[in-house]
Amino acid sequence: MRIVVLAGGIGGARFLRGLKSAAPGADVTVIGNTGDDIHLFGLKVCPDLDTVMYTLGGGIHEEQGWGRADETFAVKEELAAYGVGPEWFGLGDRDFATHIVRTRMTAAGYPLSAVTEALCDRWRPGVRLLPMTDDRVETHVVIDDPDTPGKRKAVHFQEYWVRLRAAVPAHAVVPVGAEQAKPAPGVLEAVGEADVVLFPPSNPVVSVGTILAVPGVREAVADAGAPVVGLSPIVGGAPVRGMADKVLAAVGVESTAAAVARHYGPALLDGWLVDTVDAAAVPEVEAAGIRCRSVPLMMTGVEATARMAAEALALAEEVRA
Ligand code: FO1
Repeated sequence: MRIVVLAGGIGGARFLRGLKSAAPGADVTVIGNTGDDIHLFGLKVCPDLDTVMYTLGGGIHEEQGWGRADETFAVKEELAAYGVGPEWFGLGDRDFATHIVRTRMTAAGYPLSAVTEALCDRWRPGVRLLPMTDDRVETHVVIDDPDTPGKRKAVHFQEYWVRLRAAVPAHAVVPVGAEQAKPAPGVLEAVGEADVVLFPPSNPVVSVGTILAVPGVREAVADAGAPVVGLSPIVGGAPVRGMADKVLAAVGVESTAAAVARHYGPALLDGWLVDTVDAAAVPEVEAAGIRCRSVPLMMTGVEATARMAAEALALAEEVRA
């Protein structure tokens, strides 16, 4: 079975670990969000691709969900001693090596898709990991400018997320460069040839939404012959992890499992899983033309996540029938 997953960072990576356990024989292609990518200290950092690669390859910092296990921060401390920041973004020594290899290969002319494949040669994540695009796309968030009352300014997604902890209102989320971007080699083909397309419980705006913003991807998913099934990242009116509610508000979407399903809409989604606490949302989602089931959606461990993935695959079979 060929499964395509549109994945963001931590939620996407943990879901994929459960999916691999639920469907060990499946041929899984992951289309990774690169809108979170940031250039720091002259290096290209791809947080979501790395989170998937390290999680599936056994190198992730498990509790944190991002970055490397057994990490040290000597380089960051030395940079800070020179007054070179930003200090708010935690790049560890082991992680730095990944960014150095990536930047060196990129400077030599390799596209991000080829670089990602080379990095995965080491990590062997057991999935084909494709960036959504080889082109530069950077998600920016429009906030109130604290220095000029009445004015707004755009900041990089990581600055909004990590430095500001999404604690200030987001007025808009802009995937800068997405309109001109082309899907990376293999992305549209993978969607076209898939038996199932899954949206994990990743952020619907800055993760899955950014992947869908690359011209051609949304159309390919909408036209896919395969069932498209998503899992709600909102449980009981709040994000399971992260700050999805803040960016959902920026695009005028309520933080409920049903509102996120309607946001994707029946043109994209054939099926939607909500948590058992949101069982009352099932008729509302079905009324919008999306088959819906309520099942436990807390990724408390690999087994619980594997059961979620199995439910998503079962719902895909149900809509296919
Ligand atoms: N998240 C944080 O909350 N603080 C950090 O300092 C931080 C550093 C970081 C470095 C490399 C990396 O791959 C991810 C990192 N993240 C950090 C996670 C990242 O900001 C976001 O969780 C994702 O971009 C959202 O998917």
